[in-house]
Amino acid sequence: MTVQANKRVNGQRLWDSLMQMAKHGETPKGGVCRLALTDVDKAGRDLFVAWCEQAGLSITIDKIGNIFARRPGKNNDLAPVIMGSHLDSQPTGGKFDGVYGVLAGLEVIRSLNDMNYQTEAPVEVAVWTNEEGSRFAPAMVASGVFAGVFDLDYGLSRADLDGKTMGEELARIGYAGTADVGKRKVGAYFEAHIEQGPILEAENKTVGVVTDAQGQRWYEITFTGQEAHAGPTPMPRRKDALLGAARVVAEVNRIGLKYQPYACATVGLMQIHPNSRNVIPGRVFFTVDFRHPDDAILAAMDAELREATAKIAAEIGLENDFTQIWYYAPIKFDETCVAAVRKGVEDLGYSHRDMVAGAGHDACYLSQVAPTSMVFIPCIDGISHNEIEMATPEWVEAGCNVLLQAVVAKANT
Ligand code: HGY
Ligand code: MN
Ligand code: MN
Ligand code: MN
Repeated sequence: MTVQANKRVNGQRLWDSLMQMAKHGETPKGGVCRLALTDVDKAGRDLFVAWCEQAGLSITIDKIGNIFARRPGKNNDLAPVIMGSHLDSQPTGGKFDGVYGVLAGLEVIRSLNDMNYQTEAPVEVAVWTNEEGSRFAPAMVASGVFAGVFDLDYGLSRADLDGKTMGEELARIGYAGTADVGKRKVGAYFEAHIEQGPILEAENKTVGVVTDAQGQRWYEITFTGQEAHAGPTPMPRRKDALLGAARVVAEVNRIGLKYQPYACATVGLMQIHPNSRNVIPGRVFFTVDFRHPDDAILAAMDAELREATAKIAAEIGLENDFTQIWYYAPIKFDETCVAAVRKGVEDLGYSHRDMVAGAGHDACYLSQVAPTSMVFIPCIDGISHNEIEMATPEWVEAGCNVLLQAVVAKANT
């Protein structure tokens, strides 16, 4: 065991920090709505920065608003080991998605301070901008810029449905940093996160050792037909864009079910124009989210969606504007980082199992520029992206203890 055997994190302090952070954007149902780069995201960021400064960390903010809080090591020429995740949430978000990884990282730092323990390499806690991809698409865009997957201008130009760009919003909330994005060596990256699915809790396992993450494809589709009067317009003459979208939604579900047991297929966002009770919808904009751990199957799902969408549009007489806006292949995390997580779990004696991440995480892009792995903890009923999202203090503490072990092991090699 790398850090003195009896050394553990302060679970109560971590839990209290999570509950305090959850006040920023809290919703009446006990969840969080802290959309990227809104005033409540700013408030959460400000609180995190204040806590880091209290812990003696130096703060760097890059040009896409990623925050890095740094604790020096004995040898600061070494590349840092970074822990992190995100503070932005879904509109019906919970207290743990993303925040847990950020504040578990801070708790590791706070515990190292308590122990007066200095690692060989410096250690950092990162907050990645716009991980959720809810307000600005695609998801994970800022960790993607850090990893060189997207260029900075693309990232800053991402606009929300009101046309506001990430660049404008970063400037507005005071997080348009000056540091170049990426372009520096990272010794290793670890992300602690709730599983956001039912497996760990169902199997009564405390920790997930994350070996892989499934790939994703995101689409934007606009069907254009013709607005017309809901009364006198005979059914056969209609160019009903919503009928088309509804049939594609059913196809998305069929494709998802066809490629079980792993495929995931979701239509989450839809805008109907003119959205009036007695006007035949002339235009519908909607999104599709496909996921699978096997790239070839993800490609097969893609082909079926393209074919079905074109056929439905032709049958109804709709214009079909079909764009794949995002794709990344399934990820295999770094063996040595997975081993560091697994050793931490075993040394600490927690029940555990290997897992494939069902959700996307900033770790997926960090894995392209640094040895990376993740530490999962269960969440109640596997529910996430929902205001009732919940974890137990025991799980929260256990995952952070594993993170401490893995990070110190990597920072001392
Ligand atoms: O969509 C995801 O998997 C993540 O929550 N951004
Ligand atoms: Mn997340
Ligand atoms: Mn999420
Ligand atoms: Mn993440």
